[in-house]
Amino acid sequence: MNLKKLVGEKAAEFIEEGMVVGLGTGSTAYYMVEALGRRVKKGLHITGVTTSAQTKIQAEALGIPLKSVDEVDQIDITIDGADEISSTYQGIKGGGGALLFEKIVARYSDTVIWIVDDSKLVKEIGDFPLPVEVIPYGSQQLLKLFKERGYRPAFRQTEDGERYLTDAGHYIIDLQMKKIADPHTLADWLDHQTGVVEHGLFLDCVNTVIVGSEKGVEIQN
Ligand code: ABF
Repeated sequence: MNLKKLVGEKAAEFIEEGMVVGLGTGSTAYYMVEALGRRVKKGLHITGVTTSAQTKIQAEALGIPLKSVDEVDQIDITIDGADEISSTYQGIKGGGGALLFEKIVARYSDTVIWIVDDSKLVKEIGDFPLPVEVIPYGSQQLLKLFKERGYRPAFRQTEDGERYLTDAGHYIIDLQMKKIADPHTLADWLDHQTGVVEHGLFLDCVNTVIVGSEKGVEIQN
């Protein structure tokens, strides 16, 4: 059973006529966007706000009308994937490199839904490398600072060994934290490091998690 497809299609059912919808990024969000594309073809009227160039290309090809986050008053529902979700519904996102635009779109959404297969559910986040989006100028200094703090940082690279660049033209430094016992303190510290644009700690921001497992789909509010 394709759990990503199962939860992506279930999430698309939450979307109603006339809604402004934040369209997430990643291999699970892909199925949600495909399902919405099919409904748009059957006459559903929505406005999509994408979180990456990758999702924009997919949504455009499906004929989903799109606006930027700055062209809408508010977003009704954002549906997005996640890399890890803790037992207290704190998340790590950004494995797909879209964390900045994902966090911006989520910030202006009335409701945020994460769609995951059950492999993403953990007791405590941190095993998944924590993405930190940084501007190139000063990024080597930030890498040194993260190293000194024992975060085992590394610049994200593309498959051909180039320095990965986000849609916004920034670098990503991934931190190997193993366990993050106090994500709020870490998030606050990262937020105050000059040159850090955003990080993948998505805290206190999700309303509903749709989880796919061999038992089927579970909706956790
Ligand atoms: C996106 O979904 C990213 O934040 C995250 O990296 C990605 C992971 O999900 P998937 O496993 O569905 O690709 O929101």
